Amino acid sequence: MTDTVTFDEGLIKALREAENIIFFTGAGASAESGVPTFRTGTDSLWVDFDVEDYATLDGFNRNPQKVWQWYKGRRENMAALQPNVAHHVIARWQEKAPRVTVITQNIDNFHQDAGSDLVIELHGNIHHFKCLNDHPVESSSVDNSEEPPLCEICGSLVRPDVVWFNEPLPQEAFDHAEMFSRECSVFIAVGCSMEVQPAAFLPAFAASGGAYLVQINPEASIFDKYAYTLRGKAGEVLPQLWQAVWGESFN
Ligand code: BJW
Repeated sequence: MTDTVTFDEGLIKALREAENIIFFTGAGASAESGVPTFRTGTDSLWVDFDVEDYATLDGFNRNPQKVWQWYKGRRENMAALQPNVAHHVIARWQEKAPRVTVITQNIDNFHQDAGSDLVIELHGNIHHFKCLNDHPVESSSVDNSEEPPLCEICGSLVRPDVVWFNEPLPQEAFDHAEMFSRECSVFIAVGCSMEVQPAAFLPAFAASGGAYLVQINPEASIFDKYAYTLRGKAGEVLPQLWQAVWGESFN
């Protein structure tokens, strides 16, 4: 249980007055929904699964069936889970500020499920598919398949439309993320280890535009020295932050 968090008055003022806020989310934002993180804690994904086998194109080419099944299992687990209070606070923030942008590294669709209108997905979406030649593939036609299907257009294998290591991020998504980061007045990172580039470079764009950098994380991260840190779990800190900024309890 996170203790009651004390908020800096400057932060509260900045948030009340902010015209343009970014919530930048990582796996920690979905942790309290039950989605495992990647690198922290004993049940995180890269403890049990070799990243080279499961999150690279080489791994997929070596064993498409194994990777397909892994994503199918994760998709099914996520389908049984729901957005948590952190996603809901972030979604409701758009009622209060003129522009709220969610930039997420997560692939679970929980921000959209919670009602956030402007969500930029940097690492794709586990519910979307494409083939190895980048043709989009309708989810309903492949979702339940036990093995990677073949693309109806080119015959290549179908894969989840997520970003694996050594693959470029979707250009338009990253361009928008960079533009919004440069323009924002408050940039709040929620549950991000900041270890994966180029996503982890976005706070630098925000800082170059003069934004107030904030992070919410129960653990130390390499971002501690750059951001005003709210130490605690997203699902506990964000409702307290809402209360402190808007003077009403979040429910
Ligand atoms: C809580 C909490 C709670 C817990 N509340 N908080 C050497 C140096 C620098 C860079 C590189 C390098 N060698 C290679 C690179 C590049 C590489 C990279 O960054 N590697 C580093 C790991 C070293 N990057 C790439 O390869 C990227 N592409 C690229 O660079 O392309 C270049 C290119 C250009 C042109 C042509 C070709 C290529 C792609 C990166 C793709 C990342 N993909 C994944 C998998 C997505 C699909 C899937 O889910 O299967 O994305 S990996 C994984 O990491 C996932 C995440 O989005 C991403 C970030 O992780 P995140 O979200 O920060 O999670 P964790 O687990 O790390 O941290 C969770 C945090 O939450 C922790 O801090 C906890 O404390 C906290 N937390 N509970 C709040 N309740």
